[in-house]
Amino acid sequence: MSGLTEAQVASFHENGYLVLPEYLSSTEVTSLLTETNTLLNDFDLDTHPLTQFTTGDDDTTDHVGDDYFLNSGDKIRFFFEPDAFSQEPDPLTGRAALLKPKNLAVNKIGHSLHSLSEPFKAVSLNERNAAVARSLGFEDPRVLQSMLICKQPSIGGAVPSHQDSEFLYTDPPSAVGWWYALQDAGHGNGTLGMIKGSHKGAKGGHIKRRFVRKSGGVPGTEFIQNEGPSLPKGMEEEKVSDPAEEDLEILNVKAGSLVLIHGNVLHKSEKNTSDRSRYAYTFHVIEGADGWKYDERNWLQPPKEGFSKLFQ
Ligand SMILES: O=C(O)CCC(=O)C(=O)O
Repeated sequence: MSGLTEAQVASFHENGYLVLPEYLSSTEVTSLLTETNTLLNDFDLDTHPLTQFTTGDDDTTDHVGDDYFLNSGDKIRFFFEPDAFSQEPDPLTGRAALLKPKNLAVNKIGHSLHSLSEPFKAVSLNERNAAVARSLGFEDPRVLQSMLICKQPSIGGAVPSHQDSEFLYTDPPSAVGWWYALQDAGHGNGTLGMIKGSHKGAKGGHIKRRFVRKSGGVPGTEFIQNEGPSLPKGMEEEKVSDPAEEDLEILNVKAGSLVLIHGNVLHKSEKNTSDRSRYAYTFHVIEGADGWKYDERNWLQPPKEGFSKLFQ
């Protein structure tokens, strides 16, 4: 397997992301969509805690952080759109009441599709991705935090601007996101917005905050200041940290495209206000070699056997 060309690697390092059209075949995309629909139709609503995926970016809501979320790192679990619920509880059960069928109310499915679902595993843990990781300089790439992001029509929530290494912090930072469009993603249906070059230290790309489990046995998650290294190896010399002048690229990608996302690059997505869904599958890769340490306060903690190896 050949991995990325030199020009593709250079473009990734220059912009902080790289779009690879037609990375998945139409057969692979169909198989992932079929699996997604099966998962969405088959999960049991009666025993579900109705956990909503909240980002806590408006200071009035907490970020999702219940046990169902915190223990989902090695499971397949379902997180609802806050806008899928009525303001009033269900009069019969007293539980929160969905305004939509469950399959149209889910924000995301996570966080171990790459190990537990055969179709998702096949497009995650393979030689082709190993070759891409090799091109990006990984020594022992480990796969974690896989998610199917649904972005349902009209209620699919926005994802605020963030850097992936805030969520999956290693010392020093090493995360790279693999993001596959399973449906066409463009203006109006909540596509990715990438801030070009914002991963660079000279443009403010340092990891300044981290998303962690609360300390002292208190349930929940929070953002804390990052006291550790803030740039990946090889970028440490970039000390200047002026706020980046936003150079936003709104991506317009076809189903089957892969977007590689540098762990320090700022990116976001808008609410899906269109009448078509925007399904995307994403997982992340971190460096598992000696010299990098996965942080024990990260929201997602490794299973007993460790995170899935990409190099066999
Ligand atoms: O798919 C989206 O809307 C956002 C994905 C994202 O920001 C991420 O995976 O880090």
